Amino acid sequence: MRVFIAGVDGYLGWSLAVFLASRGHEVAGIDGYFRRDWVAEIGSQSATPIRRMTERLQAFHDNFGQSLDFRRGDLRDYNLVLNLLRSFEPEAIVHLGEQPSAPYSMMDVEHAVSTQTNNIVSTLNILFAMREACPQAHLVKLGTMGEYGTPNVDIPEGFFEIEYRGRKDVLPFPRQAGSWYHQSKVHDSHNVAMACRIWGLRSTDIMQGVVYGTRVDAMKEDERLLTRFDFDQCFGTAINRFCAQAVIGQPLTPYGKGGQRRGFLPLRDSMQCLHLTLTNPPAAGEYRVFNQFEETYNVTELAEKVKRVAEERGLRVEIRATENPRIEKEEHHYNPDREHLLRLGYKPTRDMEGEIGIVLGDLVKYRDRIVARKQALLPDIRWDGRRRKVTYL
Ligand code: USQ
Repeated sequence: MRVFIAGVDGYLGWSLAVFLASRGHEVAGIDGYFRRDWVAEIGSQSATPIRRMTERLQAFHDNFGQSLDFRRGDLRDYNLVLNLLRSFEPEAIVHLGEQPSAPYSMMDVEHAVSTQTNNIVSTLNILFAMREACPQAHLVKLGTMGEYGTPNVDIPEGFFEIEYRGRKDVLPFPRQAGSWYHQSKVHDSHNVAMACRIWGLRSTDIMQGVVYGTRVDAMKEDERLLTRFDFDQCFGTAINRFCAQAVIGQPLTPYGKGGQRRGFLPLRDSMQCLHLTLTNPPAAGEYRVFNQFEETYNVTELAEKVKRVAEERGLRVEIRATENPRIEKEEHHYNPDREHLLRLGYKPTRDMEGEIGIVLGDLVKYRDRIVARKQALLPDIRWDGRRRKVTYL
């Protein structure tokens, strides 16, 4: 299959390029290196020593005997996107090229606006370019489970049947995002659904949970193929941050009461699911929504798991809740469906502790890189607009 990856230099984008090449697919991609800049902007770096793109491309060729057709560029440039899709003629486009951090988007008006313009304009450009260049292609759009928020009822996959004043319809399930970033994905979802409805494009909108992990098997032992691993307050996500904290002997930090429940999945499951989605495209005009996660956990359970695995490996680990810099429910109902991918054959890894062990093993090697940026671990970006480090409770 010919797959075009928008955001191919990122945590998921690079992993997906490697994963698809190892299965014989042909890959092209674009990236503006914005993620590298954003992480530097907030004073951090990837724990894994990721290589410059020229070296990544060489490693890609050495390992898979094919070139990755890469262009540096900005998805907000419509003509660039159009020309790339015209020349590569993809069968599928995986759109991972967005600003993915909730805290980054909550910093101030500039960051909220840049997050929403970047994400929404990029997606619109891809939709228009697809209509012109490759209307039969399948758009796999990375959304987020956070689009739904945490309603006090179960969460279906995108749509639900509703009866109102004696009439019935199947309608989009309400979205109640909790950050300007998550909200940008809600806007994207509406735009993608409309493009399918009016232009007959086909798309899968992936409501993905929180991803963790350092590697997929296709990266083998070639360090040049490693993907990035962020641990800072913006781009590091819960389990990855807990693992980084464990490795340098800092307390693991559930925020507030620590009962926040989310869907989580290892990086290898994310790749497995994206591959299943690509190889089972929807019909022309169809807009479908997949909830993509392995299992739901609350953040305190996760901190306890990381502590257990780290202590088996001889690390001393303490869990200390901090003030919650976010405005979110800390104890709540959370029961999302995830049937579509299981029906397509998704086999959840179901070995979170094994996976956490792999992450810790990888991170120990790069401990110094985490120590060098440890001031980026404890958050100071607050949802109410203040900028002040949280204190331990
Ligand atoms: N949390 C802690 N302690 C920490 C870090 C996070 O308690 O040290 C809590 C947060 O308050 C939140 C939960 O863990 O309740 C998840 O936070 P996160 O930073 O791991 O993930 P989130 O901000 O929701 O965003 C991440 C990705 C985003 C993706 C989303 C999927 O950055 O791109 O869309 O996960 S989901 O959470 O399902 O919406």
